[in-house]
Amino acid sequence: MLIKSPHDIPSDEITPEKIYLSRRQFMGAAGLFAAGSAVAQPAEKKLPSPPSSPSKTGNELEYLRSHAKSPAGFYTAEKQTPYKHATTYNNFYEFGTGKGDPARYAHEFNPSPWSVRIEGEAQHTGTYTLEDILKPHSLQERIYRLRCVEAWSMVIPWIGFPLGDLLRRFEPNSRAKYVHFTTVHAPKSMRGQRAIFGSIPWPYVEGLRMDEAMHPLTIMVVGMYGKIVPVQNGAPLRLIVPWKYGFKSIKSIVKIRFTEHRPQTTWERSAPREYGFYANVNPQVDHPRWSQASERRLPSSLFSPNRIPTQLFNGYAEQVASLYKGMDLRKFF
Ligand SMILES: Nc1nc2c(c(=O)[nH]1)N[C@H]1C(S)=C(S)[C@@H](COP(=O)(O)O)O[C@H]1N2
Ligand SMILES: [Mo]
Repeated sequence: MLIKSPHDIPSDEITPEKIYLSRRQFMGAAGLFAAGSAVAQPAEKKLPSPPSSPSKTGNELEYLRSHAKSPAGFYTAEKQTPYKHATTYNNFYEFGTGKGDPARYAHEFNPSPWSVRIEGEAQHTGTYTLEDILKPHSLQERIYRLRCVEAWSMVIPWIGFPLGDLLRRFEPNSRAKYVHFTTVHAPKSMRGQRAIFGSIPWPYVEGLRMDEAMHPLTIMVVGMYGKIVPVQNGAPLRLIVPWKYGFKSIKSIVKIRFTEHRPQTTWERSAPREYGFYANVNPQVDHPRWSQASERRLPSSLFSPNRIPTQLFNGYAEQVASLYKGMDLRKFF
């Protein structure tokens, strides 16, 4: 079923063209994870089409994608990165540091069943099943730019819901100034977590300031390209913060903690001079080892490098610049 303009979405987010997918429809597909080894690849599972699909092509999402004209900030019209590319060129060090490692070894990890622990400064804490987490949320498609700190970028159609809508359900208290996220630690099935050299401390952790977490652009993702999000892209639940470098968008989340003090993050801990807590995309603040002024929009090659200028806040300045008013973005990189 296609739901438009549900009342539980803040009015500033509602546009008549916005896409909402029913949670149940997606949850049905999410249940496919539970089928275990009989299912070859969750990546190949398509969302079931609604019986009354408006699509002429029979593919509702294709139809919506080509017809929806959401405000630029929520739905870029730029050319999308091919699915094949977005699911085989990944950073997910839990599976290895090579770009092809996550896709190659994703099958060794089974993301079902899944639960998320909610901890810290909130009225409601405890362990919730994925079903509990997703239950009340209508899914939306957001086509965002993804800018990696390594100076490449993609355009990806995500399926998810605003993180703020999820966080509010736990009623964070007045001491909750930050949100801390933790990735699953499963060294038996994530070979990168068994690697002895050249890697990062486990589990992978990330954090956001509360106002960043509550911003309507910040989403929890369960799908991409109209399908369940593949393991290599962070199944079954990952964060997307489109105005920040990709490493903030933590994958396969098992814990969310509300904290009073700024949490340490994996990359900040590994190389504090190179990767800051804020990690806002900024063409004027170079990485100590390379320029951030431009980026390679993937796919690119030696002969057609597809290099484009990097935009402040990855092109989302209009929506998010006010969060950082008065802050020295060089100091708080
Ligand atoms: N747990 C975890 N999350 C992670 C990473 C990681 O190594 N581990 N890599 C990050 C980086 S550097 C980027 S660019 C994005 C890549 O997301 P994608 O593979 O879905 O494009 O995931 C981020 N989230
Ligand atoms: Mo990245």
